[in-house]
Amino acid sequence: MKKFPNDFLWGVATASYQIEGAAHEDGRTSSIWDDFARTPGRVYEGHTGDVACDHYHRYPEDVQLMKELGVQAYRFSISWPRIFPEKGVINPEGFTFYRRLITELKEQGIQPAATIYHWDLPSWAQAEGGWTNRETVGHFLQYAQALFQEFGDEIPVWITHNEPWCAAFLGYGEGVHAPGHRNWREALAASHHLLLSHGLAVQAYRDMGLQGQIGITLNFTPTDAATSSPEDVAAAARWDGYANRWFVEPLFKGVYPADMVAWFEGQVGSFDFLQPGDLATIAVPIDFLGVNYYSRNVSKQGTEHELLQVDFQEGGGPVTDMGWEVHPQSLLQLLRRLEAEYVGRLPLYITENGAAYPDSLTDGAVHDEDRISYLQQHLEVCQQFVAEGGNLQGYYVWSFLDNFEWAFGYSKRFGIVYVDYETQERFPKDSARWFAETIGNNGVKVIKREDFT
Ligand code: GBH
Repeated sequence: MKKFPNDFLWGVATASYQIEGAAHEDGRTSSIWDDFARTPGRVYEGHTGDVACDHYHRYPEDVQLMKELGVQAYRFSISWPRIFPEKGVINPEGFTFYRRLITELKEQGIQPAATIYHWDLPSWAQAEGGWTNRETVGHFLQYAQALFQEFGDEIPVWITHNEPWCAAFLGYGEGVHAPGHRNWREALAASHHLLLSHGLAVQAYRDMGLQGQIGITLNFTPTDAATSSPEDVAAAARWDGYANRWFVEPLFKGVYPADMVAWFEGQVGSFDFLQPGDLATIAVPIDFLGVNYYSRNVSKQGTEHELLQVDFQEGGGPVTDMGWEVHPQSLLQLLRRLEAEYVGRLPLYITENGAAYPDSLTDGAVHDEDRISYLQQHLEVCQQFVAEGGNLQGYYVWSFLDNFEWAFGYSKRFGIVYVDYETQERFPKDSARWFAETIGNNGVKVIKREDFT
C-alpha cells in the first residue's frame, strides 16, 4: 500500500447551519439561510436548519465518534449570528458553545480548524445589502477579530471563507442559495467584497501576532471543452474564468483575470466597486490554500448559462446522487495546475471532497460502496500528487454527518455517518469504517467491490 507522509492530516468537515440546529437558542438571531429556507419554494420540501443534526446539543457524542474513527482534525464553521446577533453587539453566550466544542476536541486529541464564514450571514447585515454593501466587509472584520481575540490561541487553523464563489454567484447571481437574488452586478460586487474581507481578516490575524495558520477555501470546477472548436474552447475558458480563476487570480496574483473583466464589463457594466488598494489587500500572503473538489464540467458555447453563454454536457462517467460526474483525474490536474500556476510551494489542503448517494439503513448498517469507491479514487490521486512532490498536507472528507444540503434540504446524504432525523441517532456507514482504516494505515486501502457483503 502506498503511504502518505507521516504528518499528513486526516480530517472531517461540516458547517454550522448544516448541522447545529438550535436556531433560536442562547441569543442566536436569524441568518440569510433561516430566511431563505422559510421562503416558499426555495429549499426542498420547505426543510430548514432549525434542528438539523442537533449537533449543538450532541457535540460530545459527535466528537467521541470522530475519536473512535481516528480522525485527527475537525473542520467546522462558526455561526456569525450566534456571535453578533445584532449589528455591533457581541453575544458572550455565542462563544460558549464553540469553547465547549474546542475543549472536547482537545480532550480527544483532535485539531480544530475553524471556518469563519460558511454562508450564514446575519439577517441584520443582509437588511443593509449583505455582501453587495462594502460596509459588510467592516462587519466581517469585526466578527473575525472577535473570534481571533476569543479563540486565537486555541484554534491553530483558520479559514476566512468557504467557497466565496457560491456565496457570491449562487447567492446573488443565480439565486439558488441565500439570499436568492438574481442580479449579476450584485454578484460581482459580492465576490469582490468577500475577497476584500478575507484580506482584511488575514491582516488583522497577523497584526494580533497569532501563531497559527490562516488561509481560505475555494471550490474549484475544472472545466473541459466539449469539442476542440474555437467557440467551445473559448466557452470552457470563460467557465474556468468564472468558476476558478475569478477567485484564485486575485488571491495569488493580485489581479482579476483580464479576459473575465472584459467579459463581465461587456455584460453588466463597469466595476465601480473596485477601489485603489483593494487588490493588494486581497493578495496578502496566506499560509495555505483550502481546495474543495467534487466534480468537473464539460462546457460548450450556448445559452443555458445566460451570463457566460455556456452550455453543459454530460462528461460520460458515473454520477453521484447530485448528478455530479465522478472524475478523479480532474482533481489531479487541478492540484498540478494550482501548484504550477498559482501557489507554488504553499501548502494545499483538500478541505472538502466527498459524494452524496441515496443511502439506506438496514439493521443499523449502511453499505455505501459507491461512496467508498469515490473516496478511494480521489485519495489515490491525492497520493499520486504527493508522490510527485506536490505539497498537499491533508484531506478532510465532506462530510462527517449527513446534513442540511442547502437547497436540497435533507434529501441528499453526504455523510460518512448516517443520521436518522427522526431519532437523531448516528450510524457510521461502511465508508466511515473504511476511512478509519485508511487513517490507521496512513494510506489508501483499495477494497474491491466483491469484498463487500
Ligand atoms: C460545498 O459546496 C459546500 O461547501 C458544502 O457546504 C456542501 O454541503 C457541499 O459542498 C456539497 O454540496 O457546475 O460549474 O456550476 C459545493 C458547491 C457544487 C459548487 C457544484 C459548484 C457546480 C459548479 N459546489 N457546483 S458548476
